[in-house]
Amino acid sequence: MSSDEKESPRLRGWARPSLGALSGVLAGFAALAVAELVSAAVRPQAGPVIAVGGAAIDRTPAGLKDWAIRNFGTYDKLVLQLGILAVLLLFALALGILAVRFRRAGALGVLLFGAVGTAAALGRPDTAGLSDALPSVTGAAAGAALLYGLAGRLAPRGARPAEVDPLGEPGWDRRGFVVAASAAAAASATAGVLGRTLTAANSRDAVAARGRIVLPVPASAAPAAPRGAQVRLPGVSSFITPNGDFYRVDTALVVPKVNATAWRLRIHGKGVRRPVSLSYDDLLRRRLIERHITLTCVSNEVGGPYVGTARWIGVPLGELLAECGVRPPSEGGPADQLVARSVDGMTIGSPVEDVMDGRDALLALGMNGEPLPFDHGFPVRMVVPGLYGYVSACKWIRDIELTDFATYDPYWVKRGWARRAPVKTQSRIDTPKPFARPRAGTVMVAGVAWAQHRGIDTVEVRVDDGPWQAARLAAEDTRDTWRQWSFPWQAVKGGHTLTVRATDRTGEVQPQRRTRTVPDGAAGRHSVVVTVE
Ligand SMILES: Nc1nc2c(c(=O)[nH]1)N[C@H]1C(S)=C(S)[C@@H](COP(=O)(O)O)O[C@H]1N2
Ligand SMILES: [Mo]
Repeated sequence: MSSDEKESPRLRGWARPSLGALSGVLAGFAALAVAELVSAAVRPQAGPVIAVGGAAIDRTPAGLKDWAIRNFGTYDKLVLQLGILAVLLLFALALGILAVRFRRAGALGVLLFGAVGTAAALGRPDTAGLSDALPSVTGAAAGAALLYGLAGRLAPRGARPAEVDPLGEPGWDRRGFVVAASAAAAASATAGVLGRTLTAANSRDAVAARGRIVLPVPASAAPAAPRGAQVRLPGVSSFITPNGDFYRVDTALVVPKVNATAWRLRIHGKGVRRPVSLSYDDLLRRRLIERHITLTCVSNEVGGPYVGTARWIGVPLGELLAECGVRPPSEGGPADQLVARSVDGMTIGSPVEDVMDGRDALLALGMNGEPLPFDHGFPVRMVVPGLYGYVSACKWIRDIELTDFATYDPYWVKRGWARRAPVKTQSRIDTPKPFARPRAGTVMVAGVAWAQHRGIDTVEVRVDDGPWQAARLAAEDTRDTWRQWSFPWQAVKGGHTLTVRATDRTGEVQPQRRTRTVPDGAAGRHSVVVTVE
């Protein structure tokens, strides 16, 4: 082997495009790692994957969002981010192969992806301004430069005759490539790890600050739920849902970690005679009340899991609004919609009438005895009994504006959901589970029913096409909470379908006809098929 061949080996067949593809992947990795590091300094929400994911969520119509929730549940966000990474990987491979022949075009392609990330970061409703462009811009610049450099080392070294190997095959700068590629991979990994570490350190401060908060004893404590409110059977939901088990539905790919000391809530808008800006301490000093309230998501399918009950501590919102000079429409107030805005750009619109009609609409600070968990809206969120979460329960709230349904459509309404959405009467069989195989004899059928702010009056169970039979109702806590029920079924061998229906205090029976969750919540009855052995 001549020394020429050693220094300038040949690249035959697939070798060159393969190394090109590798260069593309390394460039993509470098771009994301640099973006990660810069976004740790700017803010995690500005990172390109998070920004593009957020933009995708913003553009998701109601039907698709619903499909994603149905199929991936709370993993929908993970699936989205993995999807984005998969698409990026494919393009990185393609751009790398392209760059072998067209260096400039390859590098330009990386910059185009940077432009997409930049546009997404600047276009999000919670954008913090031009600084949000930095992660995508710096990341793309690093990625483009690396791809350009690596592609150069793969290029045929035919420029000087000495570098053309004896067989006439143009060689390449193997050593240069290996050195540059390894250095870039190591630097990217370091940048990525450093970025992650910085972000974690930043959120540790917010976590520590939350940990120091001591909620005052509420002036009006929640009466303990009656002992009989909990049906004591395996498989039945806990009457109070522990925070760790409470469902989570939101558009945030990165959970906001708000610093409560700097946080403020503004109340302003139409008919607000005394607008205010309140701090977290201002709220802590007010009269606090504690209430059990069941929260439900409009995306909950019949029989689905997006419902839970917590002991909320908060400021009565109706009182606070009245102090600001707000009057409900029924008393001549000019605004009929209350729009809550969050730090992550969410907008949620509730009827002013409902918030001010005396029900326990809350600016909640506490959930089950602790400050709100970050996932559930720390430092402050809204909770309004009787309304689906998307029209009432703004997490990470920062602003309340009084306006009209006629002039402003909040986030979900723009995406096909109804302007007004009181919770529909629903019931769910918690036990037996679908396709269970209980023994013949007495089988306890049990579950929950809810019709927040109206209350549940009857729950009935039907076996196959038999008559509706009254279930035993557990004690009612309040009409703002779900109610448990049980039914001793004399089960005989064979396959059976159990169906449940509830009747609320207005006398309305849960309808048979199934509707989809879009636009204002699923209707219909929950059934479970079991085989009795
Ligand atoms: N900022 C913000 N608040 C939000 C949402 C959101 O996406 N962003 N989702 C709403 C919806 S659709 C529901 S059902 C409830 C869910 O509250 P949880 O996650 O605490 O259960 O929050 C509401 N508040
Ligand atoms: Mo929801």
